[in-house]
Amino acid sequence: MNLFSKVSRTAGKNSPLEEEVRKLPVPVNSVFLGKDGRIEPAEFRQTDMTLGSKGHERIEQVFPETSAKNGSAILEAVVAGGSRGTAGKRVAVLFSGGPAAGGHNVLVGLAAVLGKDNTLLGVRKGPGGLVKGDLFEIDRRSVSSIMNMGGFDFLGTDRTKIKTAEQFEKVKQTVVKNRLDGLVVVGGDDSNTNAAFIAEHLEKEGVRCSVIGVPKTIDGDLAAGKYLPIPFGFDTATKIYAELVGNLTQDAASAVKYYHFVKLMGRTASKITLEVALQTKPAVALISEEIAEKNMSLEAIVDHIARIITLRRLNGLNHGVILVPEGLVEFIPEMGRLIAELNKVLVEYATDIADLPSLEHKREFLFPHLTAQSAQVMASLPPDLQETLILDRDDHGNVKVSQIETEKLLIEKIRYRLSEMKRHTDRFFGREEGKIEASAQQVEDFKKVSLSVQSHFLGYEGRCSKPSRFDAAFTFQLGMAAGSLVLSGKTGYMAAVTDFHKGGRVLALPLTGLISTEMRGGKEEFVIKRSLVELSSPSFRLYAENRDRWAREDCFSSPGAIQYWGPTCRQVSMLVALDQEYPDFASFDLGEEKQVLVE
Ligand code: FBP
Repeated sequence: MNLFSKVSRTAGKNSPLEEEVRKLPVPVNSVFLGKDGRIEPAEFRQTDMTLGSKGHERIEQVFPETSAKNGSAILEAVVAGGSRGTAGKRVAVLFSGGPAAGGHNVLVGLAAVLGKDNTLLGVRKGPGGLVKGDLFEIDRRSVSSIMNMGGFDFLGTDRTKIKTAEQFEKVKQTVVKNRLDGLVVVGGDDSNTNAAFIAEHLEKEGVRCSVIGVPKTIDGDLAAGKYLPIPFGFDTATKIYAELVGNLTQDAASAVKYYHFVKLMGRTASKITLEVALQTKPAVALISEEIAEKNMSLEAIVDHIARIITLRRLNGLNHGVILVPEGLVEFIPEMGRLIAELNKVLVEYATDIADLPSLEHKREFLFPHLTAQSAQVMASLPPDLQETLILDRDDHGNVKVSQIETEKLLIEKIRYRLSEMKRHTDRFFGREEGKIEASAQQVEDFKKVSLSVQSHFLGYEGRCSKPSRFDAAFTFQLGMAAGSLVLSGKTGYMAAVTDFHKGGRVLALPLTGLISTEMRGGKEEFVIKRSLVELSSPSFRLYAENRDRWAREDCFSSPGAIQYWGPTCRQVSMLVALDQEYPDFASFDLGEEKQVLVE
């Protein structure tokens, strides 16, 4: 074959790396291995571990069928062969919400455990496709082509929230028309809440179809402590961001003139930022949860960063990397209050606001409904930020924080603060408490240096990579677990895996045990509570203990690209290893490695 043909052959996900990665073996937990070494569904048994959350009585009222059926007990996969020989079952799978690396291996795991005698169907474009009834039968041969491949493109995804009676009726029709025995929903907190409602509705309607959730989100905020340390996608996304941030720290110290402000995805939790900080040791990493806890205003955050930039300057460093979590604005107390007020007004006056012709009219309408303090905050924001806060909510009522240029807002304010410091040196430098100690010469030198910045947003580039070895392995177990639960007729559970460092335990968590009540937009909502950075967690404590040194000196480290082979390919995230108290982060173990062939 000549070079021309070799290069054209790489089209359609056939780059040399993709071809090799596709062939990589994945671990198979012993609970999915029959005596002849073939993959079989696992049998799940009840354990004495339980889950339960705030507002339990209300949850029992809203989910009477599934909560009575499942109770709060966690199930554990104990042995292979649970539903061996089951045939003729029809199971559909859908992706929901933002993409995350490893989704395709969930499908491969499902196909492997269902075997040739059952049918796997794909739902196109997420929950929206389920409502429309847009399903297709997955050809088993095509499953091998997506093994270890990134993205969600095999099915597509969307963010439809299934909430109206009409939507639930349509979902029921899709289930009945396609004779589905099972529905697997791969998604984050909102999507698994959707799954809990669908499971309940189908039970109520007497439609026998197992609804099983699979935990996914790069944000890392769908977790259940020791039962589910992290959802899939976080590991790969943070490895990608850490590589890029590692490169930027190196660039900063090489070009010796730039501060790189990097906004990192994570709509609510700052887990991604914390993990990337642990891996790269930047000059600053803001953690939203800490900012909320310390009640830090926007001005206090600006002060904090300006101070670090100044101290570094006095130390001879005029460069560095500053990490900003995507969800920051909602955690800054005055911004959080403003968003909460806006959410309420936007729901209460939805139709009136929708009828208004322009943004200006909407603003005029909203201002009198805000408290004086929030109106003042709103007025102080740049117009594009005001627009995002007013206009954009996703189907689940979330502000589209990925569109808010927080890093640019901070840059603008920090520039202003530094120029103020240059103009009024006696206000900022001196021996008194709160002032920065510096000699007259240092202050003069400080005045001569200007701030050069580059801003970056790392988000979408981390969601669709080929999964890390960890995510490939994790998702394959999740797919096999979900398939096993469906074949054994369980409904209203989320598949989970824990103990990544010692073989892996495969669990099923009752969805109603994960749901709690929350006020959103002034209304009581039933949601799976997001798992945020705990300030008492080992991962945060490690960061907090080291950050002053990382701020003063250049201590960065560069973890490099995701490794698929070799000594560093089996690392789990530092956050998981620290918070789960593993002895090391270097080597996960999820079972015996196998070359998986779905025929
Ligand atoms: P999920 O929780 O649905 O997986 O989405 C995660 C995420 O990547 C967030 O980090 C980000 O805020 C959001 O999706 C962006 O998605 P969109 O462009 O659809 O708003």
